Amino acid sequence: MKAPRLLQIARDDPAAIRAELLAGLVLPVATVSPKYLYDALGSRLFSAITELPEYYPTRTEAGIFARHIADMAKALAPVGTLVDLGAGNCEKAARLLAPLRVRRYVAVDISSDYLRQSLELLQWQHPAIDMLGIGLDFSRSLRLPAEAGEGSRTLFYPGSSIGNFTPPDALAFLRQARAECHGGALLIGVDLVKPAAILEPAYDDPLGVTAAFNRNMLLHLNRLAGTDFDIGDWRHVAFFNAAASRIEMHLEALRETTVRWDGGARVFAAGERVHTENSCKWRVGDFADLLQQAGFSRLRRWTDDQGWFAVYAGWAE
Ligand code: AVI
Repeated sequence: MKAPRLLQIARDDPAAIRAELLAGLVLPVATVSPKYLYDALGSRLFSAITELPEYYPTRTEAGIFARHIADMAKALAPVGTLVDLGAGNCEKAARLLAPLRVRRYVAVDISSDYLRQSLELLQWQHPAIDMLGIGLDFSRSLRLPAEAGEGSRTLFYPGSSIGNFTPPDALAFLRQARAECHGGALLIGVDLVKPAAILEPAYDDPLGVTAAFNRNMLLHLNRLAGTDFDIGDWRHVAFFNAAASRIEMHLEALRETTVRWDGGARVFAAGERVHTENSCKWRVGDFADLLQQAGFSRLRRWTDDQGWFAVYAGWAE
C-alpha cells in the first residue's frame, strides 16, 4: 500500500513559546493566542463542540457543501493540488476529493503527527491520489515548502477559522494564501453576522463543553509557560461584541488570584480577564471586499437558507 509522505517544518522552540505567552500575560489586558486552546485535550473538546446542537457552524457549512458540491465542482474541478489548511482528521477535504477530481492532496496542520493516521486511511481509500502531510504553524506565516507542489493549487480553508484572525490579520493571511495559490483558487468557509441570541449559546453552551475548552487553555499554559493557574479560580465568559462584530472569549478571575512563574507573577483582581479568542462574524459584502483586497477575483459564494454561513471561492489569477 502506498504510504503518504509526512514533513515537519521547524516549530518554535519552547523558550520562544514561553516568552511569547508570558509577554501576553503581563499586558494590561492579559491576552493569549487562541492557538493555545489546542493541546491534545483541547482538540478533542473542540471536536465535541462541533457536535453540540448550539454550535451551528460545522453542520451549517457541511450542509452547504452537501447541497452545492456539484456547482462547486463545475467551478473548480479538476483540481491539480488541493491544500487543506488546518486539516485535522481530513474529514472535510475527504468529501471533496472525488467531486473536485483532486490529483494531489496536501494536508497541513500544526503537527504532522496529528495527520499520520487520518492520511493513511485516506490514502488507502484513494490510492490514485498523491498525498502529503505537512506539519506547519501557518497562523504565523503561510509559506508552504516546495514539496507542496510547484503548479497551481486550490487552497481549502473551511470552518471559519479565518474568523479567529482580526480583520487586518485576516487580510494579511489571505494575501499570503493568494501567493500560495500559484494562480489557482481559494475555497473558504466564513461565519456570518446573526443575532446574539444564536451566536452566544454557540460559544457558551449549557453543557459547559466550550467552558471546558476555554478553561483547559490554562492547564496548557501551565505546561508551556510554567505558570501555576488554578482552573478553579477562573470562569468562562463569551459574548458578542456587536461593535467589533465578533464573539469574544475570556477567562475571568472569580476572586483575587496571583499567578506565578519562574521569574515573575501577576495579581489578577476579582473580575479581571484573560482574553483567549476572537471569532469574527462577517457580512457577506465585507468578506467579498476583503477577498478582493487580497487579490482574489471572479468570486463565487454559496450559503445556507438562513444566511448563517458562507463558502466562497476566489481565483488568484
Ligand atoms: C476554530 N474556530 C473557527 C472556532 C470558532 O468558532 O471560532 C473555535 C471555537 N471557539 C469556541 N468554540 C469554537
